[in-house]
Amino acid sequence: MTDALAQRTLLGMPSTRTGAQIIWECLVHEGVNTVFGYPGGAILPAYDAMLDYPVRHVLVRHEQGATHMADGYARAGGGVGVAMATSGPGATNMVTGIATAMMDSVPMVCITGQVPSKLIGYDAFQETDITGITLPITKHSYLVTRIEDIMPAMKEAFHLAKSGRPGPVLVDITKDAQQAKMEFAWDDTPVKLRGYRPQLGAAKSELMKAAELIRASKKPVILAGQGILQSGAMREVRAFAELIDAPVALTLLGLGGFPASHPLSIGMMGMHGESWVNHAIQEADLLLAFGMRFDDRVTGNLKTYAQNAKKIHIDIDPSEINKNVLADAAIVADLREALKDLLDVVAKADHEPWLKYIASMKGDSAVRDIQALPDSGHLYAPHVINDIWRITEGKAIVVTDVGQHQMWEAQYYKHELPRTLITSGGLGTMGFGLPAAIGAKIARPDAEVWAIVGDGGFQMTAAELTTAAQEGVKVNVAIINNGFLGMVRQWQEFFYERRYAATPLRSPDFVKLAEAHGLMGLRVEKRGELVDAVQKARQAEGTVVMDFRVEQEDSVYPMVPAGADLDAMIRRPQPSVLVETGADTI
Ligand SMILES: Cc1cc2nc3c(=O)[nH]c(=O)nc-3n(C[C@H](O)[C@H](O)[C@H](O)COP(=O)(O)OP(=O)(O)OC[C@H]3O[C@@H](n4cnc5c(N)ncnc54)[C@H](O)[C@@H]3O)c2cc1C
Ligand SMILES: Cc1ncc(C[n+]2csc(CCOP(=O)(O)OP(=O)(O)O)c2C)c(N)n1
Ligand SMILES: [Mg+2]
Repeated sequence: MTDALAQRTLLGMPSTRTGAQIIWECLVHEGVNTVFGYPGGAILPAYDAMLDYPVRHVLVRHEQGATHMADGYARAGGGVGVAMATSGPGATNMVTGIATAMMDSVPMVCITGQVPSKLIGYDAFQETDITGITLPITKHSYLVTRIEDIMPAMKEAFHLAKSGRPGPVLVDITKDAQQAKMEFAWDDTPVKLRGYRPQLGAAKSELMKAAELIRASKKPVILAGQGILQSGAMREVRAFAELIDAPVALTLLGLGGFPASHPLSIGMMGMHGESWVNHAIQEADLLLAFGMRFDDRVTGNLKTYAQNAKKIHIDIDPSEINKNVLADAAIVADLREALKDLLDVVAKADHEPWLKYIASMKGDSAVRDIQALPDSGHLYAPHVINDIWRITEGKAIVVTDVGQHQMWEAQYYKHELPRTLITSGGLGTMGFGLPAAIGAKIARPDAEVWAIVGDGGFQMTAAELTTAAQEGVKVNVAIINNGFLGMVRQWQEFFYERRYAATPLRSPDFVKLAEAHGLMGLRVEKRGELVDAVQKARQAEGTVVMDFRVEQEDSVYPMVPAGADLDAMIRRPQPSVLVETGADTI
């Protein structure tokens, strides 16, 4: 830090600042060291001031990329991601990324420039009502028109983004507010907002109700969601599951919150979850929902969902309780705190018969014994993902895009550690994978980061390859290239008589595309070439793009059709090239 900078950022020292400088003062005080963004007229004062502050700016190629990078950065590192853009088209380009973060409760602060306050409402050049547009997809948003409101808005934005149920907050700052000057001193008194008290403790009466339900249960299932990661409750969930000897099923966003190799882990639930997991949920007498929101991809038909089970729901957001599934005991609290309390009042239990029964259901189910499969000359996406899992020893951070490859990742990459799967669950945003992987790598430079993407989704934000090249960020990009918008093709195969409308997909030569960016490109067409190529990519210095030419018309099994009963799963037709057995030989 230069002397001039040190002076500017001295705590509590009054000095004259522009609004633009105050933005950076606030960011530095909030501990931000990286901002993902793209400049333009209305945010130019802030960009000019940026040069004097110790913050890395990552120049993206599209503002959607900035929001996904900030999102990946937050999910991988656990902090708040920050994205910046100009007014009008810059701000509207952020909308998809903001909605993605909102649906998956990701802490993010987006700063946009706005036209001068006097011009608001006059259709000024690049004027858009971005606070209006993003009202339903932000946790909160601010339109700041006066310099003296910048610091309070920024402080509140960070507080809101990361406290309680996290989420994205937008701060839209007019150009004149950025250009104005005032005496400034950082105020480090904690933010207090009337009516916003997210850290509620567990009510004693509900805790006791929950303890009684647990005591009476013979067939419990823990439903482990993303709230585990958000509250940092991995250790408590594990201690709790071991104490009451209950199997743990995970949501897509919960994967990594409980180690896949733990004997009590039974796998993913829901539309593309393991069949025995969905059956166990339907037969359970008690569901313990830990930081999960009973998404429709998880429950299937609500009318027939786990009808014999009592439900204990622990969630920090009271609006989630009784939203989709009625709770018999509802604990509105931070999961980690609630589990600490519950651990004190719950007795040790033994559910061996129930666990054995669930294990027996694997016999005719879909643990996919793909490693034992003789090489038929075909390359299947599960091969690719399972080999990446084996080679990286399950320790990489994997960021996916959206589609079939995303589901195969969830099924074939076994996550042991929290924050090692980053994926757009709620919004299902294609184009998320590559930029979010870049953000994840910047947050965790020590980690090996893979982007597993489809040929369709990759093309939505492929321009961010240049960002990776310019920033010297290494991610390994595995394109699961099936020549189709595969997940939609699968729905057409199952539900639209194979009428493949607008799903066959032509792509550029991905190897040449990589090379045009000065990056390494590799093509893999046979299973025998897979391992060497993956190793080569890992050893290469920069970002590598791998074009895996996989079987074109394979489908993800099992599948619960949308709205069907959770145990009404479509299974892989037999005989099949991919064998499903109960034995996982890996
Ligand atoms: C193609 C596709 C297929 C999919 N298929 C499946 C599938 O088969 N199975 C599946 O599971 N998902 C699937 N999904 C994802 C699904 O849509 C949801 O995103 C996912 O199920 C949500 O998981 P969650 O409830 O754990 O996480 P979130 O939606 O993030 O909810 C987390 C919950 O935890 C709470 N919380 C946050 N912090 C705390 C805290 N500190 N303490 C307590 N509670 C807290 C929040 O309030 C929230 O209610 C699919 C998505 C796509 C795109
Ligand atoms: C932005 C966006 N547009 C459309 C969709 C609908 N959609 C979901 S999966 C999918 C196909 C994805 O194709 P691809 O990226 O090739 O992945 P694959 O399913 O083939 O693995 C589409 C179009 C979406 N989720 N997001
Ligand atoms: Mg595809």
